[in-house]
Amino acid sequence: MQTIKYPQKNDWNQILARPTIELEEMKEVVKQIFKEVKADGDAALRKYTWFYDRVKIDELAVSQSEIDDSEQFISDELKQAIQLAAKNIETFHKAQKIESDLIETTEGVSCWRKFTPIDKIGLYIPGGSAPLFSTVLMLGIPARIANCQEIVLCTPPDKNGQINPAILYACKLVSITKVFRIGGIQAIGAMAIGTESVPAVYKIFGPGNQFVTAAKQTAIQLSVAIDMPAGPSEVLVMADESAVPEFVAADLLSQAEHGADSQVILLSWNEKLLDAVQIELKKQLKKLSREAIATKALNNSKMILVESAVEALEISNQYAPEHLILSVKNEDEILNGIQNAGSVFIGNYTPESAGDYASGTNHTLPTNGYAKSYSGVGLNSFMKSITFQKITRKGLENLGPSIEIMAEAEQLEAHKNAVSIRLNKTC
Ligand code: HSO
Ligand code: ZN
Repeated sequence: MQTIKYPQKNDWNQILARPTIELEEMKEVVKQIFKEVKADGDAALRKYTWFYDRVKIDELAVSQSEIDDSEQFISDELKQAIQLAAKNIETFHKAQKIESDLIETTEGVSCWRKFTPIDKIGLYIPGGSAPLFSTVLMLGIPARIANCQEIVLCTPPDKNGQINPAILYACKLVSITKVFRIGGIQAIGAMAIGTESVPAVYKIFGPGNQFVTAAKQTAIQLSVAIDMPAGPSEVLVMADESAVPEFVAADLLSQAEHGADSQVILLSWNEKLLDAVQIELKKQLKKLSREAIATKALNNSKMILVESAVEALEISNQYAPEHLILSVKNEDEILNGIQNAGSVFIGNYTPESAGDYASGTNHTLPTNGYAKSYSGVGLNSFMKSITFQKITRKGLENLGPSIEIMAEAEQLEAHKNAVSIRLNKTC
């Protein structure tokens, strides 16, 4: 991992540049596949599953008995771990329910909001080398709490057309029954457009590779919402002499192993710590089964020696990391100044893996600098709100003149008239 010492402020942006993702070329491929999904439905899904995954699929839908039987292939230990994680995720997300208050903005003018679930949602769960069954919990549990009526889940099949049993077990736990063995662009196309087997949805959630990301962006053009613009995983660790080098190295590697394009950043004002972490990284990297992936990610990554905690905070806010780990003595000083981050992990005993799996917070978070403007997924992501208002005659007498003046100033006479006609009517 490259070390940079005391960089000039002017250079921060360039030093912290993320690996670029080229989506434009993929968009042509996405367009073609979407066109075929629209024209040929399930047949196009089978065609592209063969083309990309080299699997011949007869039955796209996973049967209820496959979902139910998944339990047999999972150890009790894993089941219990999943159940504990599910309980914590449920507790944290249930507490996010917002009750609407009726507000009287002017005497006789009442306004309120009602929150309603998004009726039909689609979840994409990556398969392959790291089947993310934890993401089924992170998306499925808040969707259930929100009371979404139809939850569709797509995930790519393995070489034998099978779905990872832990993914199916997680589906069973959160009562997701519409599960399809479809991955990649064709899966997003199916959920955005709808086919004979796969229902069309209103919003698509979930991580994926660049193909999935490009497909989700194209889905927006079909009036389907998405959770957020996705990018490679990332973590920024801020550490001082109170940090434990082994822990810091382990946290950096936990994100680096996600993908060759992942990025990890370490900021410290203690040079000794940086040196110690370098040594630990080498030791721990060798032992990882995903060593090759993590090594590539570390090549996109930086350790930066900064002047002070204040400077580290400024850099971090400018970078807006998906995950921010604070291993520092005076955490309160820094906590108050955090402006941009997806999720924050505080202290030596709070690894990012806790949020990835089981503490209760959601692991679907903004990457690529989007933490400046997006929140992570939460209960609200599965809901929308409708505003209501009711105005009495007295209320319109109070508010009406202002509306009339504003409408006139915008030269929208009919708007003004909708008020005047009422005020002029004597009952
Ligand atoms: N760290 C990932 C989420 C995840 N990690 C799932 C393990 N499983 C999001 O950046
Ligand atoms: Zn992770």
